[in-house]
Amino acid sequence: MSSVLAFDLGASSGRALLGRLTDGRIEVEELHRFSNDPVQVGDRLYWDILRLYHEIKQGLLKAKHRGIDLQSMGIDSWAVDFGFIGKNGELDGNPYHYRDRHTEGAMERVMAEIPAAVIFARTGIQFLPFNTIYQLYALKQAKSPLLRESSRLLMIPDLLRYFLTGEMHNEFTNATTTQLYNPVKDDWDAELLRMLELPKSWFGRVLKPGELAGKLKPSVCEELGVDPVPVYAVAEHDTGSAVVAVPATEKSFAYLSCGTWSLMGTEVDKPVLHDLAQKLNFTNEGGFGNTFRLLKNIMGLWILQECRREWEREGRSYSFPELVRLASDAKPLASFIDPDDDLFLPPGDMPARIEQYCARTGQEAPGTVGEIVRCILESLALKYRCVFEMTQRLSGQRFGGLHMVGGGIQNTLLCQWTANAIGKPVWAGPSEGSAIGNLVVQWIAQGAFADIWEARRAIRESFPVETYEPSDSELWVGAYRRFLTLTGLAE
Ligand code: LFR
Repeated sequence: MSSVLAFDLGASSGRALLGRLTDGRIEVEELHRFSNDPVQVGDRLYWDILRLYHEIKQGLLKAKHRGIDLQSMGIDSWAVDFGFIGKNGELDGNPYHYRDRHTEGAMERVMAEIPAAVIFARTGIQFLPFNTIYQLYALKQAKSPLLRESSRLLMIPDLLRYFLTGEMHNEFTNATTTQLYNPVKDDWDAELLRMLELPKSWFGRVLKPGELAGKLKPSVCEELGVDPVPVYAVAEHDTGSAVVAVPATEKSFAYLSCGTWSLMGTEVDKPVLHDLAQKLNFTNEGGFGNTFRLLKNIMGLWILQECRREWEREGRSYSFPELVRLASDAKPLASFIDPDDDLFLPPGDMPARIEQYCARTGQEAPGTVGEIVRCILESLALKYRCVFEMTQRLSGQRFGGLHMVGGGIQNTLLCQWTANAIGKPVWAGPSEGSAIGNLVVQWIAQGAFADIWEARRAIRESFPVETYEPSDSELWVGAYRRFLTLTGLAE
């Protein structure tokens, strides 16, 4: 039996998942769960990075107290965010959260200096206003002292790994999301760094997922009373890990990693860098085994999570199952939003913004909680259809259905409506996609699985996968037409 530990830091919580592999069967157990709340200080939104490091140590302690002989560990988290290490080897400043507003307008300013086509040809990465490249540009424009004093840039899992091991490395899947990495040269893009006057020395050697990154350093072992557990570079971008965990049987498949964000696309061997990919704003994020994730970000359950927070602020608390029940009682296919409208990106009063969106598009706004939730979930399902079709067009593939992974699949209504909207079956599972992908990359690295396909087979056999067959086809086809017109997404 092999026991490995995955730390997966998600938008609302972080967890330490213990994975046990016995005769090709995977079992997981949550050893530790902790909140991962961004912290607002004045105008800035930060990571609570030291608290998270503390929680990682708590996870290691829990494994020790349970007498678990850990073979290794790995960390994954969301992309694009980073911290700086100063010349003295210490953390400089506190990492910003990508939803901080300091990047507002930065993408447009960079594109006025460097044509978007040049950036895309060099990186293959979609244009999202919070990409690392624009965060760095915003810091430069603000003359942040961090830029003068720092010597290395580490993405969040790189940073936590550095605290644990004392070794500084960048990891490939996260490195690509900076929009400063050239997937063809398989290295940081020296020319882009030069154009942006960013020092090459900030960006270190890039480890591929599955490479050994170090082991717990002596001071950490001493502090916690644990062995020097090996630490692997896994697919440290959570979406990279989630796609590893898609239990597909066929080489070409469509997936939707469904959580705070919805990431939809397919796995490809080479980045797709032509004009249409740029025009549709698709990305080519680095994956496990030198694959790429040809995908598009969709705003996801974030809008619903923010509504729930807003209602809580007003003193009305709803659980997610309750919200789903209210939605199922509301009138179907009444009003729609484009979840990817800029309006919905920053934190805030989402019910009011939905109202604003509906007013702008001449629709009656949903009024009750159930109507609002229904509007969000149906709009997401319809947007999924739109991106599903784009994925087929870009990849030249026709997919027989859609794999859904991630916490969002607990929302059975969303899974069913997604099947209805795309008119094809949805296969939902596993829900702990990122953490399971994190675990299996460690096992592949240790030779416990021959390759990713053997790992995917084990995932298929170890976790339930629910099938949702499409229904109400005509209703949804009509709704899709209305959705495209209202949102301006029709070509
Ligand atoms: C999902 C995710 C997405 C990335 C966004 C911001 O958790 O990692 O892939 O675009 O968060 O980093």
